[in-house]
Amino acid sequence: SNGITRPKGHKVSFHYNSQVEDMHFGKTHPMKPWRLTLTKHLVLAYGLQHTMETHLALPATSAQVQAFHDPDYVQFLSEVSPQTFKALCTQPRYQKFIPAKHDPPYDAVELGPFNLSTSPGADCPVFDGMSTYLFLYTGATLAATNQLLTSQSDIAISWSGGLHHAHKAEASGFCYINDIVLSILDLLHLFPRVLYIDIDVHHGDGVEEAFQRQPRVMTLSYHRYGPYDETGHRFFPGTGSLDDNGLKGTVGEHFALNVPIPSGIDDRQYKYLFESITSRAIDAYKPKAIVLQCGADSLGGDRLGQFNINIKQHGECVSFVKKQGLPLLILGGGGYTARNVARAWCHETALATDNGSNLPDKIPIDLIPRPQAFTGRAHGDGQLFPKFQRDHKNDCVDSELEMMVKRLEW
Ligand code: TV7
Ligand code: CA
Ligand code: ZN
Repeated sequence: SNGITRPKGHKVSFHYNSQVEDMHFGKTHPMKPWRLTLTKHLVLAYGLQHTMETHLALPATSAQVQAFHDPDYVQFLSEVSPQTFKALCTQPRYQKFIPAKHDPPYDAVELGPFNLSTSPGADCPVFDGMSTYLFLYTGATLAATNQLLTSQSDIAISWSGGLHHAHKAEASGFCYINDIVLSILDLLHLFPRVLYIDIDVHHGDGVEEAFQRQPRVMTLSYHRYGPYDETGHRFFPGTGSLDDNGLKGTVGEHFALNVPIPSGIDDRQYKYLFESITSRAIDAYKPKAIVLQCGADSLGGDRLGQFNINIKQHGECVSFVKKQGLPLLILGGGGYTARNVARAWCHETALATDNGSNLPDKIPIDLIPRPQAFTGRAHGDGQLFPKFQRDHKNDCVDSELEMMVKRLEW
């Protein structure tokens, strides 16, 4: 009745547990799990739940998480809370994970083991309910993965996942468990080659590192990258240059691709890079499944990102990948202007179910509990497609982008 229809010829599943919404990384921390509340309500307000299966995610088990992560790290994550942190830090098994400059006792210490911290300014804080949050977002991604492995879904969506920076025994950049690596390890049981594509504004370093020695996974990240700034920092995490192509001297060499991008890239330029490079990668590599990390911090107006792309182009990346007709896992990731994250991920849920052009631009505001979160002058008034102001200087030169595409052809 509202124009929303079921997809023809393919099945979509949506994996989520609302418990992840109640978590707080800290008052000023940019990562806001309630952006997932907004996403869920927007998806429901448009009626998209009728176009796909919705699955309540269960927590991943420690055994599942250990398929990639260090057992000591997994044990720590399963027990840690602001209340248990100090006591855990004194346990003998965790001593080798404490950075050398920090000696016990832990009262005034900033960084504990595994790059975790209870200080308010930390990228990876220890917060209430943290274990629940971590194992649930991982459980959602692994359930989505299982849907693809058993051919029960052609596209599976896990918006609470996509946490691409986590390492084997270290949290990094708001990421604790690398649900993407765990998912790809599962996919490798069935699919001979998996392509990982990452449109988060940050480099997908954790996923690249995990598979840098082997050719059965190709990683392809598009991200902001540039020289050191005035404060002596590079845009986080500082890796992912054009000549970072997998570990040299191993069979994994040439199976990592990186597209380092200057600030302010616009829709036209992003489309050119994404479509020419992704299609070449798919033609050459012939993957049997694709994992797409859809970090929404590559949108214009993001609190941390520095690109100028609109929701329409972000979504066109999803459509382009979907068009390949391969089993597809769609994941979230970054995204720090919450209402825009919800707009983008709702639109992309619609694209996955062939409803991309069926959502009225005017948000069905009467149906959602926090309509005010979608309004505001700077980011469009109750519209699904606000046109973002250009808020970052465009440092992308077309001829340089063309050269980059040429260099990435092999
Ligand atoms: C996938 N940028 C994750 C992206 C991770 C980015 C960073 C912050 C930040 C952290 C805060 C905070 C912040 C306004 C922004 C070198 C540092 C500088 C901590 C202040 N405000 C994803 C990680 C990145 C924490 N980290 O790809 C608490 O910005 O640049 C850095 C590292 C050292 C640590 N300090 C920042 O999108 C999900 N952090 C406010 C409070
Ligand atoms: Ca990226
Ligand atoms: Zn990011």
